[in-house]
Amino acid sequence: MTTDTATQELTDGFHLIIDALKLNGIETIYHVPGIPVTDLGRLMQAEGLRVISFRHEQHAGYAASIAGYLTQKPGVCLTVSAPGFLNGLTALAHATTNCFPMILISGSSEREVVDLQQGDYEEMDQLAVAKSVCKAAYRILHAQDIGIGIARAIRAACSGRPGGVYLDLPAKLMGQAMDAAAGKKSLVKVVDPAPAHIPAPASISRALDLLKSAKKPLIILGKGAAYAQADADIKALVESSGIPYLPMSMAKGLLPDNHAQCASAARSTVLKEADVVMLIGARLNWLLSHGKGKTWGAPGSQKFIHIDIDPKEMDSNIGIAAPVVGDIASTVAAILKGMGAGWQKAPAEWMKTVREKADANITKMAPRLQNNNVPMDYHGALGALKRIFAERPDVILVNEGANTLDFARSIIDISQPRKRLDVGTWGIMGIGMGYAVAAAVETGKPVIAVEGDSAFGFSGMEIETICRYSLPVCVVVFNNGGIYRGTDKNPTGGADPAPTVFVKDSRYDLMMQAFGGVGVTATSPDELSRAVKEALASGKPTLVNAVIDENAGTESGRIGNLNPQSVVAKKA
Ligand code: ADP
Ligand code: TPW
Ligand code: MG
Repeated sequence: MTTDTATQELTDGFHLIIDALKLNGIETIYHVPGIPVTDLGRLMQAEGLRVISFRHEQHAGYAASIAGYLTQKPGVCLTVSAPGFLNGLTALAHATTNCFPMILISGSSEREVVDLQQGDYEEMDQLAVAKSVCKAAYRILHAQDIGIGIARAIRAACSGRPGGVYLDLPAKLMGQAMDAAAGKKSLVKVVDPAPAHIPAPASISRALDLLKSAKKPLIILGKGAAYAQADADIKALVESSGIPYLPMSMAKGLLPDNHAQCASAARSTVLKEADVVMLIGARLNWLLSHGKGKTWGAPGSQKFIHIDIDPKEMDSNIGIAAPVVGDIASTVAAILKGMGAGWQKAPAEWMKTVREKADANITKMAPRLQNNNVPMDYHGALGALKRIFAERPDVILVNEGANTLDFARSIIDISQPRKRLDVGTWGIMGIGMGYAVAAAVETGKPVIAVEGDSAFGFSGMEIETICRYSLPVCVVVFNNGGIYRGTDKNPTGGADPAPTVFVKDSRYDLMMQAFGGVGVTATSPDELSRAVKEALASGKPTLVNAVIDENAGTESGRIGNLNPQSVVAKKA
């Protein structure tokens, strides 16, 4: 049988990939071009997808990961084979660890060459490598499977606990032709990619009974709660329960940090003294000292309600008295309904104790935030930025570093949901510029990235990307000349600098100028304030080199206790 190929309308792998993504509402691709995906990136742009091209795949990947967090749709990163894939893999692992929906799509060599290890250009068994760091990994070999392959990737990324998905696209797939009508029919629009997980009524009653018995309850909100976008119900739950709440780093702003029930400034008190703790989208991992030890009350004195979509998260570190497995939107709605109108608020005495403790700490900190010292310390510089965020609650804060991270987290109040994006579960350096790009692209809001000078270095080249796409991003580099501090000396007296210090008096502002952006050095909080306000007013890509006292920081910021200690006496 012969077909009349001259009159038959054809499509191919390139177009099917693009059509499948568009059909599923994917609008933006974070990308680095090269063999075999250069034309795919070009065609994506031609077909109306927004293609943001980066200088390094890791940052395209981090951008995709945070796009997923912000939008509940998988952020898509497109890379070349082996090295490009590996560069993107850190971000895929990061997305999985942080429960962000993301798809890493990488071009690859043909299976028959890879499997016989015949040494193709950028040959690697990418699928096998990806599997251990992502939620799911798929390879598509035939054009007619592109629709279902992309549907599987989207569903895997978004459903249940969100995470990273790897999609392997061998080069030959893209050029494969098929009948256009059949191709169109082969596409799959995913219906309800993140189905509701309704919690069992018995688990809700158990949680409510425990909550009712509490004298000193506490709610901990994690980034899962922020991701769920159940903002109004979460606020209603906190307010109608009268329970103090503690936001984890990226959950800040679900309720404004200056809320009367916010216990951030009384963190150690509430963690130690609470008798019932309700976790909403937060894991009992290292960030909460695993729910035990000296951060917490005496063993057995505290009971936990744990709300999470992943049943395996229950009892991860300690026994959970009231596990509630469900999606946060459905679960919080069910709890609110269960509480009803007649719910007895948490004992006022407890809230009062927490408030007094928090207010005392806030009052103690306040004068330090007003200082106009030169060189700046963290409090003076962050005090200036705190006042800017108070005036501009719509601005997104991206934050990484050690001292720069820990001080900014406690000093800068956030008052809207999903406005604080940071290092996440791994405390990873390098998310900065990728996050800043995606935050601006996905939301259209201005971004201020507050970056340690070391942290900035991991993704600094992407300021060219920021300039190229004219994004309203203001990068503030906290330049203390090093990692934690700029003061370490080589104990041998040799010419090499200590491993934690950088070139003195570096001019990060000149880097931004090199790409046509605005670059300014600020030596006082007043200068810093002026420069950032100008950046917000102009919307121009800006980098403020904020000169910080090289003595001001401490080892590892607030987590110096996690460093192993040598038993042998230090040299020098
Ligand atoms: P944080 O670092 O802020 O403490 P984590 O990343 O440790 O937060 O925890 C987030 C949790 O939220 C994860 O255990 C994840 O399974 C859960 N989660 C994410 N999305 C949802 C959702 N829609 N419903 C329920 N749980 C969710
Ligand atoms: C991918 C280890 C944690 S914090 C940090 C490093 C290198 C930099 C701290 O210095 P910075 O901040 O940014 O100048 P400051 O204000 O304290 O001086 N590699 C990765 N992730 C991590 N976390 C590290 C290394 C680290
Ligand atoms: Mg530093």
